[in-house]
Amino acid sequence: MPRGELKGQFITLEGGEGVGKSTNLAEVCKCLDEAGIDYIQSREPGGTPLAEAVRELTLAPANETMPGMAEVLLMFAARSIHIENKIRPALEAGKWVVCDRFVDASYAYQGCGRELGTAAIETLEQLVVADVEPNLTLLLDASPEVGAERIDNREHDRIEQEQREFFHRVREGYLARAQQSPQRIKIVDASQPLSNVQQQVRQVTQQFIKAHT
Ligand code: Z5A
Repeated sequence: MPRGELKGQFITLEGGEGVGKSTNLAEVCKCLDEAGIDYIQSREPGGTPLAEAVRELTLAPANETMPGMAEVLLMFAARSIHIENKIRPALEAGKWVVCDRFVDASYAYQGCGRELGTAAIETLEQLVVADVEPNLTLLLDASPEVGAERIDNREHDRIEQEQREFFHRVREGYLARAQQSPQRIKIVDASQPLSNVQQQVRQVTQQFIKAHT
């Protein structure tokens, strides 16, 4: 679908748990500040009060099984609210949007992690996301072992309580997405020390800014 009305650029950060998305989102924002670009930042699932309420419901540990299909529908319900109430209006107004996770996470976590496959997610993407596609995605890639170690001392949400094989499938899902869209998805080696990762993030972001301003 043409994105004619969307004047801003949309940047997303993706990767497994604990790889450093939130930490490096700040680095992306620093680059935008330095370039004098007007932007908003957000996250998924969540980003608006109603979508954050769906996040709570989706990630809270439960005494009942959450079917993979229910999980993906909740992710897309939150996404629909987020897109229509926050992302689309910002992009239409010419603002840039920087978001911690977006639709690639559904392909990686629900499509591959939960083994739902891609067909249902493609359908939901067409219905919910339509033309609001990211222009640049930084995929912070590190092994699940590295990510888990970094968030070891934190309380784990329902998805973080999954077995290690789940997170290996998630990583494979992300890398497959990057292979399909090498122009949009740039892989950053997130296993490196933080200063090296930030350096890579800055390089990719500054290159993108240069090409789009
Ligand atoms: N989810 C889904 O299943 N489907 C979907 O469609 C969407 C989401 C959108 C919530 O996401 C859950 O939702 C997530 C996927 C699912 N579940 N899991 N797993 P989230 O983004 O809120 O949660 P998260 O993946 O667990 O992110 P996080 O815990 O906030 O991690 P992070 O942002 O990638 O890492 P960080 O907070 O920036 O860094 C973690 C620590 O490591 C911190 O102490 C840093 O200082 C440190 N750090 C960062 N980088 C480095 C380096 N390079 N070296 C050493 N230490 C570092």
